[in-house]
Amino acid sequence: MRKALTIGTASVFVAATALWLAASVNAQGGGTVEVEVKYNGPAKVDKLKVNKDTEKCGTEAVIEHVVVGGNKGLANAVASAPGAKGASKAKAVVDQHGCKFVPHVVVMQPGEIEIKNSDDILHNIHTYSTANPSINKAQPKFKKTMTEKLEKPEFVKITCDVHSWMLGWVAVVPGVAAVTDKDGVAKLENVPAGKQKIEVWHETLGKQEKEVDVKAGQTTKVSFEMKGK
Ligand SMILES: [Cu+2]
Repeated sequence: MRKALTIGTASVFVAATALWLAASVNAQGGGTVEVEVKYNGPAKVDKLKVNKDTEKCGTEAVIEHVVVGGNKGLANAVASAPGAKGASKAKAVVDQHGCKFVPHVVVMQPGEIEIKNSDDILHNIHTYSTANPSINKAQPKFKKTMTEKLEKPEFVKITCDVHSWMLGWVAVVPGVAAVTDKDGVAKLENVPAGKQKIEVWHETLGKQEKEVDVKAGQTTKVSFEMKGK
């Protein structure tokens, strides 16, 4: 009887240890979510003649509203797992280069963003947002970097009051986020295992969401098809 009890206690202990180990592996080891975004419609790119600061801006501005790559992949869409902690703490950076915002869409954690001016001319960043205060600030050519705060989750439109064609977006997203490449693919790394909501946002094609089951140490694929408006 006593022996049976001892064995019973020992096996409960072993089972508990195994559960504890499994739980800590899950907590540390997230998975990757590979998000593919497709769009079955036409690209939309505006081209404008430029006659200001042409030595830096060139003579033609290209405004990329909808960029569709090979295989109908949609570039410049933001994919995110808003509930996933553990996103990169690296500070987001957007540059004004060639009188364009580079990259066209940047993702950041709520907090600070670095705004660069590598053009050696005057720019004036002007943001449009509702949750965050609007930023409207001149950035003379000698001011190579400014740091600004965007603390509330939101998709913030950025423009320049000096160069009317300049257009960019800052996606302030809690959780893990990335922008789709020219093939419409974004990889979300280190997403905790389990059910996660995945959101996709595009500046003119709107928002969609799906739920995926993320497995530790594995890549889970999910695809979206954006609809034209
Ligand atoms: Cu400008």
